[in-house]
Amino acid sequence: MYVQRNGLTLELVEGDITLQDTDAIVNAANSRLAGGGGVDGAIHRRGGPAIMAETDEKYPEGCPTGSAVISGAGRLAAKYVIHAVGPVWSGGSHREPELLACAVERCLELALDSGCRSIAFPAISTGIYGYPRGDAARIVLQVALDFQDRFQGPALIRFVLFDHSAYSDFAEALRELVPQTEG
Ligand code: AR6
Repeated sequence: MYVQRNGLTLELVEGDITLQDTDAIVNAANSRLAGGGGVDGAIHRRGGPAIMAETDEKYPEGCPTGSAVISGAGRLAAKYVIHAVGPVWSGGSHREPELLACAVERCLELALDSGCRSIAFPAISTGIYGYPRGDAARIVLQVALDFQDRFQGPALIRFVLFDHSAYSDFAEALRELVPQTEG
């Protein structure tokens, strides 16, 4: 499923973020950049130790919640991994929506600054961090659409959903935001 506007594409696919050949893929990291389970574990396993070695060296303080940092991608097909730190869901009144939106926007800024024409996101914060998926989908899709409108890039923003139920939640949110969604 996708939306195309002004030659730019926002797309939803079901799949594994570690297998994407976009210029950048986004990691759902923690603020210590210490690795973990979920997407983070999968990226470091498949990408190899070079990724952690680089983040340890460049970002010894880690990365605050609501922001992101960039590294190489080791053995992955992508050129860069952008490590985003989404909020832990604590009921919704602890700035969770704002922090999630800021993390996604920072990823897009880093991608453009690094010359990336394509970027793939997992559903940040919706696994171990417990963010309700439909709510997260509406936020991150709106940020991505607004960003493309403002900056005419990246040319491709892809959301990679790990199972069909996640895909359905994102598809419903995208249809709400852009009724003329195709596919
Ligand atoms: N490809 C795409 N999506 C995936 C994959 C994959 N290979 N694996 C899981 N997902 P999570 P968070 C989905 O928990 O909630 C780590 O320990 C998953 O089904 O990876 O931001 C970090 O170190 C879910 O929908 O990220 C942090 O401590 C979504 O990706 C913490 O987890 C995000 O789930 C971050 O938690």
